[in-house]
Amino acid sequence: MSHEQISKLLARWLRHRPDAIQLTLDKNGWANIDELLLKAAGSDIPITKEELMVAVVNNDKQRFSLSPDGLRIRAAQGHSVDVDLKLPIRNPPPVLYHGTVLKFITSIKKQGLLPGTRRDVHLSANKETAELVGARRGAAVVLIIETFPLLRDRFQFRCAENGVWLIPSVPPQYLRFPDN
Ligand code: HQG
Repeated sequence: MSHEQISKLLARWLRHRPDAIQLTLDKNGWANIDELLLKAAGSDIPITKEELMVAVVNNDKQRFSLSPDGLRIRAAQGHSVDVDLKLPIRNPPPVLYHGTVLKFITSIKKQGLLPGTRRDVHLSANKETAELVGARRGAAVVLIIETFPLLRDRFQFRCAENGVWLIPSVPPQYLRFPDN
């Protein structure tokens, strides 16, 4: 299996479907690595510890975090399962970006950014990353979020271990669209 295939499986199990291999995540999203490998093997998906470690360390977006003792793993962000990563509240840079596509803009103008199936809206500190995120779905549209008005109005930002900024939602009045 390639790193990418292993990463896709880990993302599925650790963000969305731990039940697919009867894996237990604790309330902070951590899974025991030995248990994960055992359950994967039990579901006919044999992965060695070395393959898992190499896939995690080489992951292009550092999607997974290891516990300091190296025994546990979790997804850094992107969960749809109910976990609390216990990330500290952080002060964001003055501007953050969100990459999306044109077909969502009418709805975003009305409702603001909503997390959909995930637990948070994902924002990035650089425009290029937001362009790539949007481009997964078509021609990217990048929204600009000036963070000061949100901080002033008591919105809280968190930053995942891989640098993705997280916020539960962003109402439309805080969003700057490309045409205005
Ligand atoms: C859009 C990937 C209509 C939102 C990426 C997005 C990222 C609305 C989509 C990470 C809306 C949700 C997350 C509203 C938001 N009406 N559409 N009110 N509010 N949307 O995948 O940010 O490779 O859940 O613009 O790189 O695209 O998986 O979020 O287009 O970091 O590690 O609804 O996923 O990382 O889509 O991507 P997603 P996202 P990974």
